[in-house]
Amino acid sequence: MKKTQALIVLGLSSVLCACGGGLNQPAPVNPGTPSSAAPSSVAVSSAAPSSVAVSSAAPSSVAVSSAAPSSVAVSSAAPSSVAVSSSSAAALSKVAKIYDANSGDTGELRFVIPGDDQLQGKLTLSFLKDADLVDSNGVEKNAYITLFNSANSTSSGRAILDLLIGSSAFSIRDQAGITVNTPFKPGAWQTIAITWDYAGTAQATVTIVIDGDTANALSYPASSTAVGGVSAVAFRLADNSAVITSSKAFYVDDVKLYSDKAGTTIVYEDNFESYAVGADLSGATIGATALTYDSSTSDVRIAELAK
Ligand SMILES: [Ca+2]
Ligand SMILES: [Ca+2]
Repeated sequence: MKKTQALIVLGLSSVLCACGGGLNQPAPVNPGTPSSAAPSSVAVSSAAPSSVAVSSAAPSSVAVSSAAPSSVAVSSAAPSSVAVSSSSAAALSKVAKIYDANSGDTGELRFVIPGDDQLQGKLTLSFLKDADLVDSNGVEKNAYITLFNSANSTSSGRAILDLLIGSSAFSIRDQAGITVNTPFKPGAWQTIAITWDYAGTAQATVTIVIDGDTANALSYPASSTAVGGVSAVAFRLADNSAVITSSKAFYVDDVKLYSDKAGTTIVYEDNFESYAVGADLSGATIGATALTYDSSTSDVRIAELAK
């Protein structure tokens, strides 16, 4: 009995041992195999980091969004194009450069109105007179915008208008009682609009607006000796004997002459863009009407300036 029981116990224990051992062995095996599968699944989770790497592709898409800043850099190319447009705002323009290299004449650009003197009309233009525009003796020289009548002279008040552009202010020759309050700006482009109207019995009435400054607009009768209409328009610099040795000058552009005070009908206009830089305007053809500048024109050439 004891042997039998012992055998049974042995048999059971061997069974148990077999079972137990089988359970015990797989235990280390199972931890081993699954754990090796676990690292493989860790390797899979390392695929997750690789998907993290994909999410690092998201940062790369952030890098793409850093391509957006590069497109911002492109938009910074827009400001550069704005700089271009700002340069276009200061685009070059061809203008008439009036100087004075002649000790026997002034610098002058003059055009004669064809036909009879024009009894009323309007003249507009832009101009620039350099600062410190002195002659070879260091004397500051004046520029002038002149409306001639048939007397064809500025002496004794016979010009309908002789607007003097001095070193620091405008004035009107032979009109000592009239003050021009709009300031002269040396070295800067300024605009001017002039009208005249001759009623036929007395001197013409002249109006002047500089830089659109209507608050300081002038309206006055021309000199009592300035009768009749306008026969010619001139832009002059310095005087006969003076010689200006520097490159400084009196520049004129965008000249428009109208046959009416309202400025609706153009008789003549020139923006000087059709000429070559350096062209001499003595005897040059004017615009579509094929007029020529008066023979009084001298020391005028085409220049190109920023405006
Ligand atoms: Ca001269
Ligand atoms: Ca021009």
